[in-house]
Amino acid sequence: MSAGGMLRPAGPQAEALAGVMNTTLIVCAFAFVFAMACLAGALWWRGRRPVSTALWLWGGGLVLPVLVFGGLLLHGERSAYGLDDPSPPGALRVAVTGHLWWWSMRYESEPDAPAFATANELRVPVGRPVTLTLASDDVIHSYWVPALGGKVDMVPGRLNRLTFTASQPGVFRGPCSEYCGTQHAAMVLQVVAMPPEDFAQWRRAQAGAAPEPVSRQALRGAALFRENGCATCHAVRGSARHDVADAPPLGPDLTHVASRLWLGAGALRNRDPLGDPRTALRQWITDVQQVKPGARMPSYKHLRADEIDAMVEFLAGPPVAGGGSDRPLVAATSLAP
Ligand code: HEC
Ligand SMILES: [Cu+2]
Repeated sequence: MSAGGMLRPAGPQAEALAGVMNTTLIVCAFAFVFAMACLAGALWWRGRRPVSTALWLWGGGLVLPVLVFGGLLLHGERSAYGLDDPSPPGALRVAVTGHLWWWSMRYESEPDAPAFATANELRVPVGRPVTLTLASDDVIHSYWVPALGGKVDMVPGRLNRLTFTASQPGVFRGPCSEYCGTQHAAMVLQVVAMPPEDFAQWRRAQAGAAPEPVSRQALRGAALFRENGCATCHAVRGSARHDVADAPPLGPDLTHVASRLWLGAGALRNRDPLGDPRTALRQWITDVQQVKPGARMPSYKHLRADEIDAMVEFLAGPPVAGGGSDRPLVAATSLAP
């Protein structure tokens, strides 16, 4: 599957920016060669047909740079103009907030689809514009998914905006682009662009409640989840009787955590080779400080393996052949790079 970068744009905004970069490179290369040719010529003809100092100064010092940089400026402005249309009609609207060191997301409600919260994975339909409002919960972070467009800082106390469209399906990485501390490098947003029908299915599933704990193990897991204080930092819609509309969450919404491609904002692949998310969840909960040192969640090494397993069962639902328990997995695994 495609996983583009700045040089392999996957949407019109990123294409426009790549165009500006390529033009700048080409024009500057020509200007450099031209200036070197002038210099060589001047040295060659020195003494024979001297070029006046005024021509060097005015031509090389003023006219040439003004033409080259003025042209580039105009071209850049024209290409970037309108890129950041604040709200194109029919755009999907998502509020993204940066935290030390993860991303929370809230999909805004639409006439036929309710709002819901998720984390670290921004799924979007191919071909439809997406408008993000970007905020920060603590320090300055920066949103940049090079394959899909420009970079926008996430500044505490401010709401910034960015609009982009993905023109092809794929998984695109967006590492935090403003140094923000220990785990800055493991603060990676994954953007998953999906065919519109798959996206609609994913959205329906994500907006719904977590898998209902029915097995004895899952029920025990739900109780342990509360007893161990997980619910003070994490919401699980439905089963844990926790409401997403709570004050700013201290940790990612875990309602459909098993459907995510990664845990900990790119720190740990959320699938073992058989496609099962349980292994990674177990590892994360047992000793997050080993997986992502400094993460703002305590390790739970003091718990017994069966207690961890019960919570994993609660979070991931019953095991299903072929790996995975949360429905949206289908699209996720077929898209995984
Ligand atoms: C003090 C708050 C806090 C407590 C208590 C806590 N967590 Fe966390 N948890 C976090 C934070 C913060 C993150 C994000 C860490 C990061 O990625 O840097 C996280 C991440 C996670 C993730 C990965 C989610 C994702 O999408 O990446 C899982 C799973 C998880 N926690 C489960 C649990 C469980 C189970 C418990 C209880 C046994 C628990 N947490 C207790 C704060 C907490
Ligand atoms: Cu950051």
